[in-house]
Amino acid sequence: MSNVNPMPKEEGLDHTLSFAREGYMYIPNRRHSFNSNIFETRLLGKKAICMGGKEAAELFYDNEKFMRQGAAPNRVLQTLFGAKGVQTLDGTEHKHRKEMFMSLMSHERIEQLIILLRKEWESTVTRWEGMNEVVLYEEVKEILCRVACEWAGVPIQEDEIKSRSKEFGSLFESVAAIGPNHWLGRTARNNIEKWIIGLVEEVRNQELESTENTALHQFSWHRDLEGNLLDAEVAAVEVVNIIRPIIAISIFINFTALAIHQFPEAKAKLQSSGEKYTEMFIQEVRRFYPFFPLVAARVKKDFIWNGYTFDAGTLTLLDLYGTNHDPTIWDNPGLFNPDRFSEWEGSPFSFIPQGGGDYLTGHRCAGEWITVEVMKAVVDQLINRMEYNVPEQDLSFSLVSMPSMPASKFVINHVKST
Ligand code: HEM
Ligand code: MYR
Repeated sequence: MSNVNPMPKEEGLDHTLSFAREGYMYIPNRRHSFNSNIFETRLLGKKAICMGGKEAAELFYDNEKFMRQGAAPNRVLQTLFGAKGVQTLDGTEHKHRKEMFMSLMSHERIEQLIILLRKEWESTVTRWEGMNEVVLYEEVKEILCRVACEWAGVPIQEDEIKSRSKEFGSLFESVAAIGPNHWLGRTARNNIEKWIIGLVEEVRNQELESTENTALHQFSWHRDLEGNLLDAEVAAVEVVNIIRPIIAISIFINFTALAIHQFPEAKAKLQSSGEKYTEMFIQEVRRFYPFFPLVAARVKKDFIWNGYTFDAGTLTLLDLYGTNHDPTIWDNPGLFNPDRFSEWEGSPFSFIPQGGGDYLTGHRCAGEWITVEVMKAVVDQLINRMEYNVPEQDLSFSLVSMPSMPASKFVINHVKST
């Protein structure tokens, strides 16, 4: 057929090692060198299509062309995602499960989360005042663990916070790790799931009183399309799909603190401008810093796009980081410039730190609104409600290890609430 072209291809048996070496830049480097937003390679022993940019994102989120079944590698299911969660579903089953998540995302419920966060943050700052130094990343994980569990209706004692926040953290810290750190993540998932399965069972046996509008209550009583309750294991995986990512906002919070420190001009504007600038600043933090590198799907049925053949079943990766740094979408993508968001067109496919497309019919992140509101509240705390010093430390962050964060995990001292 004359309208079919071979896709640019990275030759060789397997390129998993190059992926491990280049990390966030693996796909962007090849999009650049092939001068193509799409190329074929081999990863984890399988043929894979990699693509990025706005057009590619639009294609990736077309439910007729791509599915999630069988897309996530086992190491991701065993740590970050869990088995049989919303991330792995397609079609009406996915939509029904996603509605369960999105029903928690009302304006009122998000506001309640922010009230809890402000209360926790303020009492923690008082404790920080008495400390020689504060490792922001570790401390914020603990704050968010308390807040996320309370918001989700999951009872947790103060003396469990340290170990549970480490376990939840390990789910996203271990996903790309090799060796013992990866196995810590798997153990953490087993422990956490066992704990939450117990709570789901207690709710169902009325041994634990649960508040109606919490994730624990809603997911324990959710009925699937056949009218059945979810397996307790699956309900637990989904409760973890609420608590874990709220705790993961600590990574964006670390980068927020880094941006305030590194860009004094932006800091001055945060101090003098209103909420609109804070929002632009947060959007730029989510665009600029590396976090979730890519998402994976599989070709649902054979099709041809822009002259390239997609065979059913082929693993396909969408470059989130590279799309947020795509020079055809963003002027000077390597520049931290919140003002770029003052006139932003708002496309669901060009700015995709938490996935693209639609929340209900697609896999776009269920917690994007929560993430933005949490980051707004934290900027207010950091800028207007506390003073702190940033001592000499290694604030460099890697574009290779995933998830990325400043090497020092952002240390502050001389903390004072104002
Ligand atoms: C999905 C990123 C916070 C809940 C996703 C996806 C990404 C993402 C990239 C996948 C999109 C796709 O598959 O196409 C992030 C980042 C966060 C964050 C960087 C910052 C910490 C949250 C929060 C929640 C949440 C706070 C819940 C309270 C979910 C759920 C899904 C998801 C349930 C699965 C959606 C689906 O498969 O339909 N997130 N997320 N995330 N996120 Fe987030
Ligand atoms: C969450 O907990 O869901 C939000 C943040 C987790 C980020 C972890 C990023 C590390 C690399 C993930 C590779 C995923 C491949 C499908």
